[in-house]
Amino acid sequence: MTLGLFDDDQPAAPQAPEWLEPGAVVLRGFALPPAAGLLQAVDAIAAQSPFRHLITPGGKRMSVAMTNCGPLGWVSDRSGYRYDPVDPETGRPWPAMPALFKQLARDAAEAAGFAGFAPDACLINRYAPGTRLSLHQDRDEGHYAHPIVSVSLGIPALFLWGGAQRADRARRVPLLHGDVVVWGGPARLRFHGVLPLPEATHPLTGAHRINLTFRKAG
Ligand code: MD6
Ligand code: FE
Repeated sequence: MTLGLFDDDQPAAPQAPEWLEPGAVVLRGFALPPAAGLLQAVDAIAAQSPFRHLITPGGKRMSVAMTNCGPLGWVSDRSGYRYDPVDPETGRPWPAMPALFKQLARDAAEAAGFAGFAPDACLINRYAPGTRLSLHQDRDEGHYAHPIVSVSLGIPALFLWGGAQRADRARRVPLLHGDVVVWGGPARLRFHGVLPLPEATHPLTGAHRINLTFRKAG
């Protein structure tokens, strides 16, 4: 038996990367050391630019609550998806990206083989039990040479890892508190999503899952 440093039975030692396919990897527990600091920073960001449920171009309210930090933020409304330097809800720039976020994104990208990643956008997703994210591609960035780094915090989720077409069979990848997924290169435009979250609580987030996705958007 491997004993973790903390009593949440996740090992403190680095775990072997789990490759989903070339260019896409799950780094188990990579964000455990900074997790509490990341969540404190999320609270501070949300105090300035609150979580909100965006409206899709098709007029549906997203079940995931979102906010952003960094020079650019991802937003959606009836006119489409875009990256915007201003939070449309507050009329002010998005909160700055904390140094802790930048360092984690850079380190995770490097561990996945993408050295020198310098994100200018961090989308922060908040899920409650029942919340889902349907299959989609991340293609509003225009910088497909750069990877995406995705950090999972709080209650677990089943991530859907699909193919190049929406109809391709998707596998289910459990993502736990502290797990980081990096994808780029040949896997950059894969369809992916999140199944509805089951009821759960986590000591650091209560009944929420927080996902940080770092991109180079500008
Ligand atoms: C999520 N993530 O895990 C949703 N997109 O909550 C994403 O949609 C995502 O995890 C691009 C790259 C990594 C991701
Ligand atoms: Fe995505």
